[in-house]
Amino acid sequence: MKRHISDRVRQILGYYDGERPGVKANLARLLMHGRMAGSGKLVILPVDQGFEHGPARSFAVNPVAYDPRYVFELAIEAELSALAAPLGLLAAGADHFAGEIPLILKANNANGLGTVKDEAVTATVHDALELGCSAIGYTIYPGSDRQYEMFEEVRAGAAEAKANGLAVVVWAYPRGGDLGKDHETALDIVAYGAHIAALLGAHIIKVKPPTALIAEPEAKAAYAAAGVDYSHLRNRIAHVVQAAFDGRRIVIFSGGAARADDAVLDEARAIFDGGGFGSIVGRNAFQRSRKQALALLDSIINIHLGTA
Ligand code: FBP
Repeated sequence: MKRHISDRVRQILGYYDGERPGVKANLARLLMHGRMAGSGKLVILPVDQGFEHGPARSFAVNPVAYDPRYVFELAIEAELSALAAPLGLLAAGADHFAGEIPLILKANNANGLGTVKDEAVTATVHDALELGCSAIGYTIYPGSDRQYEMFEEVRAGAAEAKANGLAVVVWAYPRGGDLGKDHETALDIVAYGAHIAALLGAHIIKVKPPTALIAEPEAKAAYAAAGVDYSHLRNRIAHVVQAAFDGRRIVIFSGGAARADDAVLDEARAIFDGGGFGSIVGRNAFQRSRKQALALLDSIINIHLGTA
């Protein structure tokens, strides 16, 4: 019998054995779409920066991106795995572009005007189902003074999402509390955030690429005992993937503020070499012209396919 799902994707789906068939079918939908289809990797366009950082900081540099239809078109034309965005943005294109690109509803959001490291729940599982989404996504801020309420919100949202056959994506972004800015991306802290997301039941975990800094003195000793050279980004990526159930959860890495092509591509190569499951690149895509964005996304895809 001819199967329509690649061996690698079937293997990954096996990591989620015991999960509901609807959830696994939606994970398969994400993993079998676009140019990454069947590779076991994902390249996703996230466009929630208008909420998180404000419209000017997000879109003024490339004003066509103020229009939600533009980011749908970008994700579709680049043949990405999915588009992730808050309710209003997805609602502005989900009907017109139905079936053309898998959608992830970003169901909680912060904004740059707030002072508390917390996010409001801004959409429901019902919204995600109505929009035809494959997954719902939540951010957690491990370390923040509001972290426990955030974990409880994710627990409730994830349980309802899974019961309705949706996959769950968690953006694990340690911050707030006693964590200094540098510590947010320290190796031990990023790995800790990824592990918490896995323990909360995330199917897909999104983190920032970790730096070589180790924040917690106790963790320093543990890493020294492991004897791994964490001065290389690929080894740090491999460790974060290890922290998410030893590679049995999909871990993808975010793009960050807009940078030169070379810097983005070097990072993508390290993610690939370290066994990361792909990239989720927002500003480095929609803040470039359409032509430049498509060229960069094409190169990122080729790296994650192992053909670059
Ligand atoms: P970018 O590729 O633009 O960094 O997007 C990834 C992302 O996770 C977005 O989904 C989110 O809005 C943004 O980063 C948050 O960035 P920060 O936590 O640095 O404000």
